[in-house]
Amino acid sequence: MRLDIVTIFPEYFAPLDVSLLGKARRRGDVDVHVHDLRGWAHDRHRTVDDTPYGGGPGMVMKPEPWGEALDAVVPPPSSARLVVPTPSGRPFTQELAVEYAAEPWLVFACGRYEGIDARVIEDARERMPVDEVSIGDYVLAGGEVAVLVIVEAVSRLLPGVLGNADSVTDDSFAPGRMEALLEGPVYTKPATWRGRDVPDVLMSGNHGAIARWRRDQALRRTAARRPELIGRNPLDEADRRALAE
Ligand code: 6GU
Repeated sequence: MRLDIVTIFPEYFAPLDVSLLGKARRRGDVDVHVHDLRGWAHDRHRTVDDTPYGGGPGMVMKPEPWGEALDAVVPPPSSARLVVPTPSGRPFTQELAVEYAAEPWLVFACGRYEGIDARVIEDARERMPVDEVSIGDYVLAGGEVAVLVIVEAVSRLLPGVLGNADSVTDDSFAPGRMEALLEGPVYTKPATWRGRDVPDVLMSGNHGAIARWRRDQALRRTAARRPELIGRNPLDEADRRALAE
């Protein structure tokens, strides 16, 4: 997979050299290119923003540097999908992460200030699919941290990036059995720590009982923390009993 990121703060992306993604890059499984938007600003001060038409607070990113940047990074014809992080986007979910992991090429346009001139997105849509996405209902100072979040969620789904393929299918929100459930608690050695024992069932070797216990824990945790998700799960009699207790 190829990833291009256009930003006025390339230094934000140093973490992409670290951990599983860093290893995947060194193996050549993920090809990441970070571009400084100011390279496409041609005045003396390399200006990328200006005051908003119609008035109001803050600054808007100018269309010309963005137009040139996207023409240079994504020359036609291309198979790239453009992802624009913005708090006014559609929610970024595990389902979207799975879709992105199947793409050959993702390009991220990081806005700062009050956002990017809307004509940049309209113009890009004539050449490639464009998604405006939000990572949650809060406002960040710019798209950079959102791109780090999206890149991590997508890259850990790529074949060979995560160590253990099973850990992806057991995740909270993993498509399938965990689709709308939060994962329950997990434990490792020692069996007793500061007087607290690991639940007996996990030491029993009874794999059926362990799977049932884990599902019960996931159901109860979801009901407590994210009650709006419970209705998205097909529930059988045993599930209803676990939720009633
Ligand atoms: Cl994707 N960008 C910005 N700037 N703020 C956000 C966001 C994205 N998602 C939530 N808040």
